[in-house]
Amino acid sequence: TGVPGRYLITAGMVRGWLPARPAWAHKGDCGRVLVVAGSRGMAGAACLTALGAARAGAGLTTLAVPAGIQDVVAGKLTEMLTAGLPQTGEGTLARDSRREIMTRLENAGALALGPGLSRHLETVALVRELLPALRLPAVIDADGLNALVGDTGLLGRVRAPLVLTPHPGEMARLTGRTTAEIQAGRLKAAEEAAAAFGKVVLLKGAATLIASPGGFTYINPTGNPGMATGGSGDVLTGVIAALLAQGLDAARAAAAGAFLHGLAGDLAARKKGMYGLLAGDIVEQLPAAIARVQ
Ligand code: NPW
Ligand code: AMP
Ligand code: MG
Repeated sequence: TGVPGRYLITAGMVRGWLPARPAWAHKGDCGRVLVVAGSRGMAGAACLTALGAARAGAGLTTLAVPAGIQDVVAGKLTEMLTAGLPQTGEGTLARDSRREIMTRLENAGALALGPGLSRHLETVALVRELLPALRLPAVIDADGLNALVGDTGLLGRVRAPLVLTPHPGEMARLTGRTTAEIQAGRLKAAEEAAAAFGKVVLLKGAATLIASPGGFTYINPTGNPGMATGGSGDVLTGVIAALLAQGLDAARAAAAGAFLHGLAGDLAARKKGMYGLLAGDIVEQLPAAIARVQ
């Protein structure tokens, strides 16, 4: 970009970051992702996150959801393992699902947390208890971020590498500003948040920004307004988790994830046009997007 510390993401950069897949690789070598997502009424968000992870190369993806929607998500996902966790009366994750999540994390390389969890108070409490206990890289999105509103100081107690993936509305909530203020100064908003939280912050939208607390920022050139459709962010969360599980550091996983997700959206728009694009179409094009950069 000509500005020190700010880099446009290129296909060549992403190619260099993606791990080679050795001929003798087995599924356990290719990254294990645990997705913790969903609630009654938002089973789709959980499925899209798990599909994003699997299509971005995770060797094993396990989707953990409130027990009441386990059968629904298992019915939609053939290749994924699913788990049903304790739930509240409203069909959201209950606080006592923490122990099972921690046990399952022992066999995971990365966690995707947040899509479709809802803002139920008990689920918020669960998220707040989980984060400081994490010992593996994680992507926090959607209601995982909403759970931090009013207590972002908690992030200072999180030792695990995190990628936070707010859209402008979520970023506004997290930082106590308006969406318009965030959009009027996107670079500043992302860079200040990364510095304040001490975590990688990916600010979504046209020209997605990835700011690292180390002070450098990536700018993503891929993607199109056809992706402004329900569930497309949930797919991105899964993609980044898969890249974390495959060993990329938080900033590179976020940058490569944004690039590949946007490229998949561009390929999908070429086939279907921008109006009728669905998040599932982005999922379908992820393998072609990865093949293009390789
Ligand atoms: P405004 O009105 O402009 O101030 P919410 P959500 C803003 C799940 N989903 N540029 C904008 O604010 C998610 O995972 C489930 C500018 C907008 O009104 C979450 O858990 C699905 N502004 C939950 O739903 C599929 C932007 O934010 C507000 C912006 C709620 O997530 C859908 C909306 O944000 C969904 O993914 C932009 N680019 N983007 C399923 N199938 O199960 C956003 N805003 O209130 O956080 O609602 O993003 O839909
Ligand atoms: P979410 O709001 O969480 O569903 O995320 C929406 C996803 O679609 C993010 O990855 C955005 O960057 C992407 N997206 C939405 N609108 C656009 C746009 N106009 N241009 C490029 N990407 C977009
Ligand atoms: Mg979202």
